[in-house]
Amino acid sequence: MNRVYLGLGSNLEHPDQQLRWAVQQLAMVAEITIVSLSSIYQSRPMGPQDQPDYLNAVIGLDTDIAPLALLDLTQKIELDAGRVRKDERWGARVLDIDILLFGQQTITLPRLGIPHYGMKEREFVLYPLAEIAKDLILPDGQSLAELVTSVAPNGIKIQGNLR
Ligand code: J1D
Repeated sequence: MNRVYLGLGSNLEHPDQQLRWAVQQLAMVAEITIVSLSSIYQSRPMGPQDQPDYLNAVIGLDTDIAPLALLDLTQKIELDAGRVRKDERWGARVLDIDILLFGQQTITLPRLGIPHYGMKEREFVLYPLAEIAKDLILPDGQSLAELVTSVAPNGIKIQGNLR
């Protein structure tokens, strides 16, 4: 069994509903047990600024699903949420699900990099993750508590609740 952390993000089509819907989809999977939900955070867009603010959250879950099978599942949920895959890379999105951490595994595959390549610089990942897993140590030995203090909040604020 692995403890997995997923980052959720949306800035289109009722982002709070997109995030809650994603949690419901994951909770319906028999091999997934959701163990923790962060608050919903409002964050400024990283990348082009001519797009709405994002809502972001992080969830913790336990699963026996293999990493690539979990990626297939999260990508299916993204597609079901109406994401158009050829969207501009840094543009607005209906629903993004990033696999941040997968137990203590380090994975380097063309389709999947774990820990997620952007997580150490992104306040909209680190702050919600620290809310639900403050004592977390990354596979490289770095503590989350230390990482959070190295990344400025950039205006991030708690907007609501995932439940
Ligand atoms: C692709 O990345 C997929 O095709 C996967 O195959 C691949 N991938 C590799 N490792 C992955 C992993 N660990 N988890 C999921 N996919 C993985 C997807 S991708 C790259 N996605 C990853 C993102 C999406 N988010 C954004 O681009 N600003 C704010 N405030 N909040 C946000 O949530 N999100 C953004 C941007 C536009 C940068 N700005 C944001 C937010 O990074 O190619 O999409």
